[in-house]
Formats: sequence, C-alpha cells, structure tokens
Amino acid sequence: MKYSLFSLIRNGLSHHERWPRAWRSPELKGSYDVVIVGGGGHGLATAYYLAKEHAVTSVAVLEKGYVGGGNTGRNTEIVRSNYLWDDAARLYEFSLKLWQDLSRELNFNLMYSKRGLLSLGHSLQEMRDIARRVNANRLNGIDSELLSAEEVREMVPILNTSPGARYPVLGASLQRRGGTARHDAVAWGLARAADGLGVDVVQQCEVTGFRRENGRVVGVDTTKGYVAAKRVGVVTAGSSGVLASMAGFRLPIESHPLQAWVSEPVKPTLDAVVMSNAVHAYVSQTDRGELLAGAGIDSYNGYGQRGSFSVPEHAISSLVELFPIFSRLRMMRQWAGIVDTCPDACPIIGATPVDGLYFNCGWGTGGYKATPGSGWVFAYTLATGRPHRLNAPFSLDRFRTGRLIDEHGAAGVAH
Ligand code: FAD
Ligand code: PYC
Repeated sequence: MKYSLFSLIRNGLSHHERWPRAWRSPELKGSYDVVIVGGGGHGLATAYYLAKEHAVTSVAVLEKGYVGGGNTGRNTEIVRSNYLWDDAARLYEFSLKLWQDLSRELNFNLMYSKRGLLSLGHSLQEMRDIARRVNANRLNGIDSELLSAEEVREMVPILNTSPGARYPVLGASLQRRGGTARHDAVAWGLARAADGLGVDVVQQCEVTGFRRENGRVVGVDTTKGYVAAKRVGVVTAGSSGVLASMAGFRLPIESHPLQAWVSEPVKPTLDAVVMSNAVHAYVSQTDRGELLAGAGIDSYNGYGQRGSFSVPEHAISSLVELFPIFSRLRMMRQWAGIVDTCPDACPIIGATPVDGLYFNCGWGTGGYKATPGSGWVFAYTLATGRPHRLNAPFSLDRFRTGRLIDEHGAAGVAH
C-alpha cells in the first residue's frame, strides 16, 4: 500500500519520463503465420485471441499510423447488443458478454460502464418499430425494455418530454447493460495484451499491396518492406475498399465520414446514453464531464476525417430541442472517422475471392461495441480457415445469394 502510494506520487511528478513502454516496438520480421492489416480495436483483438485461444503467436499487426488512431479512437464509445435479427443479435450479444470481463482479463481498466442506453421514439410508427425490436431482443435472451414517456421522464428528467415539444417523446427502448467503454483504453489494453503473448504490433507500417501465387496470397508489400504470410486478415474499416482494390476485387462498401464532438466539461447531468434515430443525434456524458454527441453519416462518400458543417449544425439544433439545458454549452472539439457502410448495415467477416486472404469490415457506424466479439470470431476464422458459426452468416457471399441481414433500424445512427 505504502509502495503503491509512493509509486503513484513518483509517477505523478515524473511527467511520464520513467513510465515503461506498454508494448514493444519490434522490427518487422520477414515472415509470419498470420499478418493482420490494421491496428484498430478489431485488428488488435483478432491478434490477441489468435494468440490466446489458438496458440498462434507468429502474428504481426501492421498499422499505417498509430494504434487506435482510426475509428477505434474516434468513436463515441457506445456498447450494446439490442439488434433485431437473430444472427446479428447473437454476434453483438456474444461481444457484450466479452466486455463484461475484459478489464480483468487484460488487466487494463476499460471503464465499461453499464449506465443504460435509451433509444427514443417520437412517433407511433417509431414506437411500433421499437416494440418489435424489444420483443425480438427478449426472445433472444437480450435484456430490453419498452418504456413509456413517463418512465423516460423519470429516468432522464432533463429531457424535454412536454407534449408540445418539437420532437415529442412517446417512449423508448432501454437496454440496461448498454453503456460506454473507454475507446483508447481498449486499443492500448489489447495492444499490450497481444504484445505480451508474442504478437508484433508494428506501427507506421502501411500495407501497399498483396502478393499472390497460384491464386493464393503469400505476403504483403509494406512501407517497411515485404512480409511473407500464410494467411492475411484485413481489418481496415473505412479503407477496406482501397485494400480490396489492391487485392483485385470489389466490396459492396461505401466509405463516409461520421462526425462526433464534445462540449466543455460540466457537472454530472446525464447518467444514461440517449439516442434518437429520428433526429439523427445521440449524447452521453463522459467521466470527465464532457457531453459527447454525434450524428448520422455525412451523405457523401469520402476519406477526409473532417465532415461537413451542416451535419453537426442539424444534430446540435435537434439535441438542443431535446435537451434545452444544453443550449449554453460550448463545444470543445469536433472530429470525424471514415466508416465502411454495407447495404444491409451488417459487417462482412470471412473469406474473399483470394485464397488465404480474409476481410473483417463493413461495421459502419457500429463496430466499436463488437470489438472483442469480432476479434474472437475473426481469430477463429484465421486460425482454422473456416467461419465460426457466429460469423458464418456475415460472409461476402450473402451479397450474391441475397441472404441479407437488414439492421438499419438497430444500427442506431443513420447510414
Ligand atoms: P479502425 O479503428 O479504423 O482501425 C483500422 C486501422 O486500419 C486504422 O488504424 C488505419 O490506420 C489502419 N489502416 C488503414 N489502411 C491501412 C493500410 N493500408 N495499412 C496498414 N494499416 C491501415 N461504434 C459503436 O459501436 N458505438 C459507437 O458509439 C460508435 N460511434 C462512432 C462514432 C464515430 C464518430 C465514428 C467514426 C465511428 C463510430 N463507431 C461506433 C464505429 C466504430 O468506431 C468502428 O466500427 C470500429 O471502431 C471499427 O474498428 P476497426 O478496428 O475495424 O477500425
Ligand atoms: O452503434 O450504437 C451505435 C452507435 C452510436 C453512435 C454511433 N454508433
């Protein structure tokens, strides 16, 4: 106890000079069993579970920038599993169960906070859709409740629930286990744990091409040289289309900016996550006191991590209608990530037309919550060459067979 107090004071005064590195900065080797392209949460989780669950430790994660610098470090941290269709509900629920124990498992505080997530209904038809989703969730064993306007008012007294409001609140769905988890901690915790199991996490290493022999991938070209690999997993979110085109095929994916912003910090005022599909806006309060909010996607395609002004303007004016108390808040920062949207608002996890090359992408606006589950099933696929039953429905092939899984309603943020 004395020692930890002493070490806390010493480290507090040291301006980080004496802090050890959380993971190595290894030289890139000439070959690996598995190369993972993309050092976001999904790529790092894949590497971690490859090593932990399948004893595959000859693994490199190649990241063109820095770990967590993509959508993993840009999202609004919402975690939930209340999806409509069985296939999606199973995958997201599996992930939510992994979040439960992940801080302990990684020995890294991910600050998973089950503060409850409300999805508001503003019209009779929206309430019918919400009720359908709540019932479907319950049939899948997922906690989900239908709240009346009065119950919403009790839970979030600062919400404008007056009948004359511009966006009248008729009720909401509530997932009590839904909430938030701190995104940069997720990237760092997974990078450290994967590194500890022998995975090479190589930053500033961009993949620039794939090499093939007899229709099979044999390695990748990078800005640090060529690396041979028995299998390659691509987990590059908004850049997935670019990587697929390097490999010689197309994905049914569009890349769009998705924006978010935080206000100056204020005293605790909102202890649940509140989303509204109809107004394309959502908000929660961070542990630092900032109001963290976001909108639907910018409608145009693009790779600029900025977005256009009209989107936050619309979302903020709607949020102020819903929460008049926020009207004097000052915005501190705004940013965007590039999200990879699929026509059915569901991911693609599995084989591609190139043997040995697998993609995990298309999570769009909602992949953060799936980080551990996505890594877990993708590790299974990379280790065995087969889909796990949880990711089998999310094949690229579904766009040929027509077995789509339409989750636009549950995606929560407009695609
Ligand atoms: P990323 O974290 O983007 O990682 C991909 C990595 O690949 C990047 O680091 C990139 O640099 C790297 N890369 C790209 N090309 C190359 C290359 N050629 N070579 C090497 N590396 C490369 N989801 C939720 O569930 N809840 C939310 O509240 C939520 N809010 C969001 C808010 C915003 C503003 C945004 C932008 C997204 C939000 N999302 C949310 C979606 C979520 O962030 C993503 O689905 C998820 O983080 C994707 O993780 P990833 O690891 O696949 O991608
Ligand atoms: O998927 O829950 C979600 C989400 C909220 C904000 C952005 N994505």
